[in-house]
Amino acid sequence: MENQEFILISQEGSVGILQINRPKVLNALNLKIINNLVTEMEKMDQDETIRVIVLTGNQRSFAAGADIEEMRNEKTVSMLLKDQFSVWDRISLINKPIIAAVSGFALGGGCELMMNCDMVIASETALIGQPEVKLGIMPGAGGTQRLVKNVGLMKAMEMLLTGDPITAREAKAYGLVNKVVPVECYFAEAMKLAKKIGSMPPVAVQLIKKSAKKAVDQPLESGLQYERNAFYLLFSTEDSKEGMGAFAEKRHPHFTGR
Ligand code: DAK
Repeated sequence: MENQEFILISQEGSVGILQINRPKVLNALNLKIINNLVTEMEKMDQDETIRVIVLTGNQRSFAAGADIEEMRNEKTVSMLLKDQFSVWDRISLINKPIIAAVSGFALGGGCELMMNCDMVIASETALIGQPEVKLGIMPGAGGTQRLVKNVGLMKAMEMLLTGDPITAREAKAYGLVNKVVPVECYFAEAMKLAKKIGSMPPVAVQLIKKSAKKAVDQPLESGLQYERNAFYLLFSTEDSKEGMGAFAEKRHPHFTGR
């Protein structure tokens, strides 16, 4: 695995790790970072030795938003022609679970990137928000939509219109993060969760992820239909026989992903 500019890439067991690495500007997300991140996520999605992806930054900052220097001279037409959103959209097509390990700033595009992940482990120092309004712009990578779905309209409105961040504890109370832990252990805690999910049968994991996401964006009836079809499909995997067989034989299952 080769590191990319501003991205450190590694693997621990079945967990692929992507670390945003632009510390001088608090991991501000320029176009190169987003392009490289999404490309690496897609490679990990295709890699059978990887079952879960962990996305992180550093202790001081997960990502302090889009790169303001890169963005400040853009015009409507230049932004439109670059069509940067299509890169972001590819994140939601990743089949494997993505866990964000967040410490320090998760602001603007950083918060949007975090909300594109499936679960979030945050350090007590995390500050999460959408400060775009303070720059005279607004969230563009899903912030107004996903924040409302995650924390509810009232809280989202407050965050979006004041631009003020919330602490990790408040984010936990609103369901925006899964768990808050001391700063020394946020990455280890995310890895623990990733390894636990990585030990589950991967086809079931991927279909469960897809099915659960339908509940957010689709009417109940079509979500139920998707769930039902995925449920039937799992009965043809070797792992379903292994899982139920191991239960009956009172032993630990060994899942192969087949
Ligand atoms: N962009 C560029 N540089 C940044 C940056 C950013 N977002 N955030 C921090 N930096 C740089 C600072 O300029 C500073 O650089 P030097 O002066 O040392 O050269 C260095 O990082 C350290 O920052 P500070 O000195 O400011 O550190 P502090 O601890 O005092 O403050 C802070 C930390 C995070 C509170 C502060 O840096 C800050 O307010 N940063 C900006 C946060 C922000 O407004 N973020 C939202 C940006 S707008 C899109 C998708 C998404 C988006 C847009 C388009 N498309 C697909 C088209 C998203 C938009 C945004 O995120």
